[in-house]
Amino acid sequence: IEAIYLKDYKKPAFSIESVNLEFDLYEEFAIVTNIMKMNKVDGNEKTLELHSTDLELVELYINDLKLKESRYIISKESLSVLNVPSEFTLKVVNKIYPQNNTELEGLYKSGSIFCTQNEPEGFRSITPYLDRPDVMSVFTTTVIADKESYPVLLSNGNKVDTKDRVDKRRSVTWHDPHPKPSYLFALVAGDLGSITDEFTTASGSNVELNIYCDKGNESKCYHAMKSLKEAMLWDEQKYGREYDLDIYNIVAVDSFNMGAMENKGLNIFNSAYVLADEDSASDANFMGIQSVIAHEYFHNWTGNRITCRDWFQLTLKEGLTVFRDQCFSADLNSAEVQRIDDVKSLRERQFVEDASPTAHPIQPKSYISMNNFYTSTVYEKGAEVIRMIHTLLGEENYRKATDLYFKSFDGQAVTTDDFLWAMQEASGIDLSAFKTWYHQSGTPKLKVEESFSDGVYKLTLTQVIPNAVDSTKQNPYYYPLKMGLLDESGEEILAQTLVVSKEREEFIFQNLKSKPILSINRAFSAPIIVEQKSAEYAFLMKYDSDSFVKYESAQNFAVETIESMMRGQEINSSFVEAYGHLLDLDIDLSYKALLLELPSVSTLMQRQDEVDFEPIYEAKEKLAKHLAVTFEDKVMKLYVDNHFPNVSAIDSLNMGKRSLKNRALKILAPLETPAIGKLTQAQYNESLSMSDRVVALDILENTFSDFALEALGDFYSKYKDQTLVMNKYFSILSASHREGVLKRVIELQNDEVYDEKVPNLVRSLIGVFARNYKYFHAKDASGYKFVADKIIEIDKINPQMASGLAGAFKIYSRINTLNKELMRVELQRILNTKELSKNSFEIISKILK
Ligand code: HT7
Ligand code: ZN
Repeated sequence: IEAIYLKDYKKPAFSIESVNLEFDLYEEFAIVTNIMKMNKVDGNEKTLELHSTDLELVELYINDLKLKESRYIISKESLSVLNVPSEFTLKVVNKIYPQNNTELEGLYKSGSIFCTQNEPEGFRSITPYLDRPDVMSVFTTTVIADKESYPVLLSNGNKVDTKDRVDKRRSVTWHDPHPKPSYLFALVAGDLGSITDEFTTASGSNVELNIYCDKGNESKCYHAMKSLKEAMLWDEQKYGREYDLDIYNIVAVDSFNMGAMENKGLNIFNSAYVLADEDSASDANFMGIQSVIAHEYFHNWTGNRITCRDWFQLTLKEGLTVFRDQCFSADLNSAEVQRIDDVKSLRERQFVEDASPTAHPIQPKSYISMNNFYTSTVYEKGAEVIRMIHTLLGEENYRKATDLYFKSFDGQAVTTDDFLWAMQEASGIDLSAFKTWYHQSGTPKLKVEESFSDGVYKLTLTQVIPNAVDSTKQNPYYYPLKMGLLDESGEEILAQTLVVSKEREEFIFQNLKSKPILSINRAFSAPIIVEQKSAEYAFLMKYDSDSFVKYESAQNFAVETIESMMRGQEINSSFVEAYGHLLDLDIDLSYKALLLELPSVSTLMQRQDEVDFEPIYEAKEKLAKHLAVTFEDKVMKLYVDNHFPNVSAIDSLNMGKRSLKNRALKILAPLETPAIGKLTQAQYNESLSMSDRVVALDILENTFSDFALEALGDFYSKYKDQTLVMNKYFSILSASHREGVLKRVIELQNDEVYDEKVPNLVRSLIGVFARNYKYFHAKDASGYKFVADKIIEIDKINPQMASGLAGAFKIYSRINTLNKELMRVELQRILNTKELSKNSFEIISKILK
């Protein structure tokens, strides 16, 4: 198994002017006819080498002349055509078996729907091609299938022809005028329901908008449609980007490896990011749909019009597009909550990855399977990097710079250096020192020291840079650091953005009356870990004007308190008092719910030198119980004040009320009194919202098991026909801390609803279990054994899904010696499996190194 290196990049030797594809779809197989107009770019190249994964070749022509077998070589991974002229038309006919495709890459079937997933390298399992993002071509696609079973036939671009044939088959032709790489090609065929709408662009073009889904689900598509129109308008207003085809189609399918895919004019979505109504979707689901719909739409400019030269540049489109979708969600909802949620997710996933043996720069240097690099580092840390550029340039310069980027590179496949060039060129700001962020891995730390005398406040900042995975030393970073100083009455004296650029540097602030209180890394302006001794957490929780630092201080104070308890100390009463003040704040309700949340187990675990979960649980549970007892009355009042009226509306006020009310219920649960049990049960039975139901069900499962069975039974019987809702059911049971979880998870695999071929279900049952620290890390190795068995089994069906599950073992290098040895045995067992996919091989071998 060989790695591919960025340093080996070579330009393609051939270009493809146009592609004409014809798909003849049948129940057992499909015939693909691919006619490419090709040109030699490198005159010396005699052989045309096309990517081709396990394809069955039927026939091959050059300029209408059928080629003899001596003119080409077909192997497992390529089709080489010998002695090609400098300009020619190549026609390839091949046969594929979408019905047997369980990897969900290329052309496959999700239930009865034919669909495709080609990013990054799926197209080569459809037809031989130069399957690399820097080969862009104009596609015309004809899809032919039985008219009754597959009345809807879709591909990229605009529909140019429909023919109903005498043999009961229908043929539809699509033409996409925008040159694109093969990874953006898409095809859908099915008997689908749909909703339709329209959007008029700023310059007056009318765009037809369609969302397709399984028949019967049409009523669940309206939130997605609303989100699409919001995204279209936002991109015009914020980036000056208009849509560029007559039609925008979205199709929801159940079997999908990730969230969604931005294929030109034909997005294909995991149905979890399209379908929602107030009875079946939680508030988080509604928000998730809004952001993923927007993300895929934004790719039309950042990804499709301007694409990546090679896959090492993935963050060029993903980091930028995530940043764009985060800003969109912040503009449409609560900006402070959005920022905190984004940081939370970065820390829970990306910081953990960055501290593991699979850490990599946002622009990796090598890969074995590109599928393994759709990571939170490339996506979320990549978005933080763009956010820092935005902060360094300021809103106005940033807009000038993105305008220049679009103008300079439209229709091209480019690199992150090209992007940085535009940022520099338009703003006049030198970003050469900033580039380090693209090439180094690991989360940088910043040590903060303060001194004060004679009215002079000195801030000494020292960067602590982790080594790369191969132990080489890495360099200090260049970044914006937003900060503020407060006087002792809580008034802000100063707010500014420092630029940190050296390993160690001092910042001096003069003419101060007394020692100020520091508020640092406001708005989380840089993705770093701040280390500050004796910070004034309680003070900042009370007075800081920065909503992020306020939250951060509450979290840090709680972390400090829990860690002192883990060392055997009593509960810090000042923390308890500060927490009490939070309960009284009259602020945005969702934000308040966040302030009241205790730090996650993952946050606490990331701070341990040798990870052990038991002491974390014990201390955290003790603190939670103490807070519940101390503030029972106040929290109950919060609950009651926000529980009524019983509505399911998804406006921001009602969503805020629900999130605060549910936080209150979670705070009260550790009391374990019959009264709280009854209250939770009543919430489950009476609430009209899925958010409320799921929170109640989770609390019943974990704390009031006497009531749980009835509620779980009720939930199952109500929703067993809605797979998306059943994901919630499986997740609650897999994440449970109740006795016997593993046994139940094993049994649930036999449930009629569960299907190992559907990634959403595997993620909610097995994936969630692998993140259930209590049972996954059980000291008898039962959790590790089970997950390892599943990885081995699923690797044969869907390698991408298997290597995703393997991520749970990333903590290996940092876990305590007992667990480490137990993990090692299982990891080795996976690695010894015959014909292990390169996806799983890459992840597991890195972890074990
Ligand atoms: N650009 C897409 C990345 C992707 C993907 C999507 C669905 C299934 C498999 C996939 N492999 C890679 C998703 C996005 O960032 O929008
Ligand atoms: Zn994306």
